[in-house]
Amino acid sequence: ENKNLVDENKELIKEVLKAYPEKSRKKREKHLNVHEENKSDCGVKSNIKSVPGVMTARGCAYAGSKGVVWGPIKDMIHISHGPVGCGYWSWSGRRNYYVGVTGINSFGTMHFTSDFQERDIVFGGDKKLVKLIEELDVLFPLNRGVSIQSECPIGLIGDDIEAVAKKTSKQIGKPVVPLRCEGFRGVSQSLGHHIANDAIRDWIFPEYDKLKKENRLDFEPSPYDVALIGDYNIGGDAWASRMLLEEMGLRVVAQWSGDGTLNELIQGPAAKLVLIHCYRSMNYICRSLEEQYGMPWMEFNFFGPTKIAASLREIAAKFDSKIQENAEKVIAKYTPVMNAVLDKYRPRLEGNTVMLYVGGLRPRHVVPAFEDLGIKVIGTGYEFAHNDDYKRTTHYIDNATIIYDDVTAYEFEEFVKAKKPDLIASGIKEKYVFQKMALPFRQMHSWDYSEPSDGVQMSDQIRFFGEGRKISLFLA
Ligand code: ICE
Repeated sequence: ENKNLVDENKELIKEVLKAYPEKSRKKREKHLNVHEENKSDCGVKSNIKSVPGVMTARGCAYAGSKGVVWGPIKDMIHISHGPVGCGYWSWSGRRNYYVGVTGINSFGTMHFTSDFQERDIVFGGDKKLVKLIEELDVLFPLNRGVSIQSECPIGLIGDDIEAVAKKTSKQIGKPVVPLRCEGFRGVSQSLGHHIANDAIRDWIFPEYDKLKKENRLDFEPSPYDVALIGDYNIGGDAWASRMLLEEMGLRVVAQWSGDGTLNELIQGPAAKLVLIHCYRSMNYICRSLEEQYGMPWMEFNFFGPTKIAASLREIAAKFDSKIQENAEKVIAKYTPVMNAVLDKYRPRLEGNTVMLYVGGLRPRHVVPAFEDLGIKVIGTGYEFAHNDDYKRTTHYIDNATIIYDDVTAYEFEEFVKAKKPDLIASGIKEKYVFQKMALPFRQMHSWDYSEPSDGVQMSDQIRFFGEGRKISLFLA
């Protein structure tokens, strides 16, 4: 029967592709496939330029650098450098919860722009940028540093933002970090992640090295120091994760970058172990930490009770028996809490199906959380994953799962019409299309503006799935 389902789904992909002109069809068919048991790869091409003329949900390098990696560093001012539109229209688009007084010592939800005009394009924007950084330091004296996030024109007109960064950094006596994350670079936000990681390596690690050399690193090490990275605290997720790690006796010395500070970026290399949640957006800096400081790093997954328990044990195994015992205690403490929620919702959700489409991590990382609820993932895909992500995905999915890389709006709609999942779990660009098709929908980027979805606070997500099911029953 499973073999039939593989064939049936392959047939569906062929049907859907028929709508395209030949050239586009040839390009798109490489990104669509059906997973077959025991294969070590999903068999799709990825990280390739979107086909012009189709509707892609991808973002740009600026989104990956400013929006994803650097933006959450709360005590720095992140300048959207270029025309006002990029910063304005992406302003507060991604939630990154933080503690602090906005406008005084934290700036996460504010929007700073150099507001480029024609004359800046013609004569260059460096002078304006210097003036802006000087003014900002007067207006917001408690900022700890500045990042310059380049929008498209910066790279085109040949401005020297590195020179500006060095000059203004001396003037204000704080780090100023230039990012060449112009939106035209690369094929998606993914290159922006990479550029942002490289900037941490090139502009932040030297700060650490300097402070360490001069014995000015204000840091008392402990054997249990970990850096929690690749968690952006979208709905408070990093807080929930940190809580579990601290409960088992570890000390989180850096959060990159959700609710994070410049100081936490600087002292990252002082940790004993790096725990990375989002592999896609921060694997680059893990490799730098390993090469430069011999730092070990490991991936973990805090989505859903099964994976949380497994990850806690894997993390604890890197430490002594005290931590390992603590991990068991933490698991024992929260298991009844989780079970109470599962007991309530699993009977209602058992046997339901979901189709996923998210960015670079969640399309695989959340699969076990759905399974804990009795929901089966029948299709999944990434906006901007690379081949290593699709390899990792095979550990999470079942035979006959439909795989769609950089899926177009048309393809996704057609797959949904044919497979009729009970729930779609994707983003704001997809949401209303499917809701108008009377299908329950859950936002997997923003968690529909609710509480965290990793760590222990799964209850809200579970509750929502429960609601989703009720809606579909109501409509049926
Ligand atoms: Fe990583 Mo939306 Fe985060 Fe992932 Fe990344 Fe983005 Fe967020 Fe999504 C993100 S860092 S903003 S876990 S760019 S939800 S890859 S697309 S799946």
